[in-house]
Amino acid sequence: QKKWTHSVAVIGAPFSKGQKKRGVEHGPTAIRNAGLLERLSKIGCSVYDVGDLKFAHVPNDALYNNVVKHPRTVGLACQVLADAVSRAIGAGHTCITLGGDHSLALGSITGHAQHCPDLCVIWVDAHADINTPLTSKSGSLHGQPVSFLLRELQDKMPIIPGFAWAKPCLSRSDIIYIGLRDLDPAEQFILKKYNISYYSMRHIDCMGIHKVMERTFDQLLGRRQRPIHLSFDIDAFDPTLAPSTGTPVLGGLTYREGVYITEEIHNTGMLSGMDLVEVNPLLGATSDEVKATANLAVDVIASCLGDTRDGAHMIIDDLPTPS
Ligand code: 6HN
Ligand code: MN
Ligand code: MN
Ligand code: MN
Repeated sequence: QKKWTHSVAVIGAPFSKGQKKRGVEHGPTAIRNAGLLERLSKIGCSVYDVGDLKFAHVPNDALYNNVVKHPRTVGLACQVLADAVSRAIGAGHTCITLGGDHSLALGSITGHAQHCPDLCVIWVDAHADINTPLTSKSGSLHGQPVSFLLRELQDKMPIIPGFAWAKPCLSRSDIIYIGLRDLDPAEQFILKKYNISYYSMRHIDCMGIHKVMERTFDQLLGRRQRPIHLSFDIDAFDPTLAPSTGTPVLGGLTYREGVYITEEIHNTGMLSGMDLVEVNPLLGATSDEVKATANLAVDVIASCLGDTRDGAHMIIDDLPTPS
């Protein structure tokens, strides 16, 4: 007996040009090989696998402003993903994007917002990914997607090749960060100046994850129910749990904090789209580390879709009686 059925679309986004390390394009395969689809079926989801998107490499993709790397290639990939996510949401699915690097969230959130203009975003990450193309020191676009999404930042955004299609779909109060612990100076400035809500690891230490989630939903859903987009960067977890990722930072989420976040998001009943990004199976010292990281990604996604720690998702209504 299936008590709840979620219809879930899974989109693989094997994309890595938003950062410098090779391997993150194999994230979708690693997460699938860790048993994602079977796990979702087991908890009662009806799963529609879109497969992996194909991303073109744009030739002659010169640096923007001598710093920002592969702007046309990243812009085009995000546009392709936005279309795929928009179609999946339009067809009535909860849409899961498997990254790939975090630049993709510009595409998935834009596509999601085409059908759900009222959506809000919970961004779970060690990083804020809110550099503008003019503040980025690394030039990597996976550190910048949020700057393209926020209306308030548009007068600070240059015109950059590949992104003419991207229109901001969020206001400052539509997004909350959880898990931050590595901000660039300009990012710190942006969060303060625009009064963007965030719960850093320090806040989690002080308040506990329970209060953090209570306040998060209070702000995002307190006035009205609305669709949630969860953008989950695996590097939010402590590197001991998620070593196979490109920009690990010490002092991250515990397993229990991570799963509590996703259980609470499931319990709102409002999850409509999510990204699971930055799993890089070519990083990590051993194959066990790679497996642990991919398994963790599966646990996070399953927990978002109703897998629980206190009993099976399938409900039984009686016990066997001896004859
Ligand atoms: N990620 N703030 C750094 C940068 O390059 O702008 C790190 C970004 C990390 C991005 O982990 O998705
Ligand atoms: Mn990150
Ligand atoms: Mn990120
Ligand atoms: Mn459910």
